[in-house]
Amino acid sequence: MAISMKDKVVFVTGGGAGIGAATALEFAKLGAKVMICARREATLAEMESKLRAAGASDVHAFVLDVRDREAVETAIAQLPAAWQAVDVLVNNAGLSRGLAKMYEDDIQNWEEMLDTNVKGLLYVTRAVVPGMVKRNSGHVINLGSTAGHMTYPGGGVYCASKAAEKSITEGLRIDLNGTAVRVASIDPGMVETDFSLVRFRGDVERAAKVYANANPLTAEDIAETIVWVATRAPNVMIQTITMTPVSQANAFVLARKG
Ligand code: 8X3
Repeated sequence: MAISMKDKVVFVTGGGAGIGAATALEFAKLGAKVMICARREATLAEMESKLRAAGASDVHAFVLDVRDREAVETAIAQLPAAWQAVDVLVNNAGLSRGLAKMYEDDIQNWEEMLDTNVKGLLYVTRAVVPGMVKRNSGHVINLGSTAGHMTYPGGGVYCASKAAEKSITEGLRIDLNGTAVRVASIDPGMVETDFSLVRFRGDVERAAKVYANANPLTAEDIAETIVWVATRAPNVMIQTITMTPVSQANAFVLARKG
């Protein structure tokens, strides 16, 4: 039987846009207490009112760059009392940068991807999970990617970051074995969000081409799946969900129509 999310504390990193924002909204609809962080203040203020309107029983939104280890530690340690007991952590904050050949790439791109997708995820996990262990209750849902299963041209470092997410998820699950804390990875393929716009640093035309006639997944498709995972009965651990649009067989095989 599905478990209730009413008044559960759900923490979504990168909750200001894309999959993170859609996920936060989906939990809000179930009456959860929704906590989001994002790098940009502007997106947070807008999200806060949307989350309240969607039905969140309370909202806590704060600026945080998960790459900043000290800021992560301080932000989690200093959470208001009502927000300290995180029931569901959605490690969503992540990004890709460029599609250049590795031997020609700007090293800054690698720093951003690895620092956010790998180290940022680890910092947040390290700060939140001890409380879950103490309470013997909680759910960690990491955003992986089909990119972690199969490397594609120009994506070596992004794919490596998602392959790392896979190993980290598996390792955390092993380390938590014997507790009631659950660990899942949601691994999407093509999802139409700002992902490609960020990858191509605001090049709207290039980003649009990625999704053209591909009937991609939406952020809501992923959000609904995350909520489904979080609401399974306490004895059920969904380990990994790989999801692609029907048009996408793998990173290389995509049926564009039209
Ligand atoms: C996003 C999927 O294929 O664009 O993680 O890298 S892909």
